[in-house]
Amino acid sequence: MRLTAGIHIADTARVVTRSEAYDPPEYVSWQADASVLREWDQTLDASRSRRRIVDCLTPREHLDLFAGLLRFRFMDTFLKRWVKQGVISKAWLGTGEEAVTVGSVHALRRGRSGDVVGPMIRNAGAYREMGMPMAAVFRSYLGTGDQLCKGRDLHIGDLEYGLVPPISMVAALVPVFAGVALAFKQRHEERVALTWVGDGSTRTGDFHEGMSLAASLALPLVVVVQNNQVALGTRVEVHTRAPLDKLHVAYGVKGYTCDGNHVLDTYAATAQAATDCRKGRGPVLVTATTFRMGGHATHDEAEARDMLPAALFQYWGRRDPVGTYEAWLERSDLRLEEGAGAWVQERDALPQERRERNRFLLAEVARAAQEEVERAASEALESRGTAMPDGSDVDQGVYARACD
Ligand SMILES: Cc1ncc(C[n+]2csc(CCOP(=O)(O)OP(=O)(O)O)c2C)c(N)n1
Ligand SMILES: [Mg+2]
Repeated sequence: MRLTAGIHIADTARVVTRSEAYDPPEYVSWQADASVLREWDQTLDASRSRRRIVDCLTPREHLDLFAGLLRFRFMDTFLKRWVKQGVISKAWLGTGEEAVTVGSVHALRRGRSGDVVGPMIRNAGAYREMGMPMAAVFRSYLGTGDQLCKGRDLHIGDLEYGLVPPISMVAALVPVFAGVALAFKQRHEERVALTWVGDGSTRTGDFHEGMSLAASLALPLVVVVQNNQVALGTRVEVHTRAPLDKLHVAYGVKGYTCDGNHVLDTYAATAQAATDCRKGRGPVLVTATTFRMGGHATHDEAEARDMLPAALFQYWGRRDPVGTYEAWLERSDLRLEEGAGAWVQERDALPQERRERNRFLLAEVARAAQEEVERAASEALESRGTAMPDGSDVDQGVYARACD
């Protein structure tokens, strides 16, 4: 099965093309907007310390960030396709919000004994970026028996990769992650615990209790408030009167704000927060402003369009985190070819002209991301044919078990 959205190198406007069937309408004929690109640079220049963090990114790290955004976007496209085909009944997507997750995760120490993250429904891109194979993520969606939860639960996680599964009750991960951070502190480990909460989820008791505890004990906890301006069908200005970017004041902790559609800004803000935590200055709240370009899940996209002003979709549609980063990289003076070893074998064959060369390299990265996602989806579908749980061990490996 091939994605309809794909790579189209001949197109002078974009490396990654869009599809009417799966992309929000604002993305379908997306073009880079000069004023948005200027805004990107202004955001980078607004803070010297963040600019320094971004300037330290290597060409390889830039391409990795770009690949991460694409993997997340392509994964969502597949999930949406599976919903349309009746393979799964529903999917929760992160379309338009990818930079919040990808920027944050890439700013952490990943790998064995590294930092630990707790993704929520908009952060499914974190699984692959933390190292979990994409096929394992898809298998969890399909409930196959050949993955960690053995088909019992859609809440995906694997401590092997520093991934704690989400908890359905929103914001419940905040106190859980205060606990993770407490363990790091007690063991004198220089590790950071990070979780995300939506704007609506900041209104819960769990958020408050978790933040209060983490603040009192000065724990190495980063909570990224992902303000996509809506909770289910309730707009942010209806569900809260609190300024979300000032919440940290209430807890007496550090707070940063960032542009949630600007992957370099989310990266730099999280890097700052993680450094604070490693120096014992945690916890930190990072507020990322973004916008949900679809519904709460695949079932209510039309309702979201009815409920939210079209101008919001247009405004945020022009700030597509994938397209904007692609355009920014394409125009940049970075020597991307120096970081392209994982994607391009024949360095001699690269176009000479810088912008053309950048486009070529970005297209190769996009091609690899697309192939990885397609391969993973095929593998997971294969498991669906061969490895579904048969129910005989349904009472095994669960938290509680009835007495004999
Ligand atoms: C404690 C709790 N209350 C209600 C719900 C039902 N619910 C699921 S998602 C959601 C909205 C969450 O909105 P937000 O935190 O802004 O996250 P977003 O979906 O926008 O990413 C609600 C109310 C829940 N899962 N848990
Ligand atoms: Mg929200």
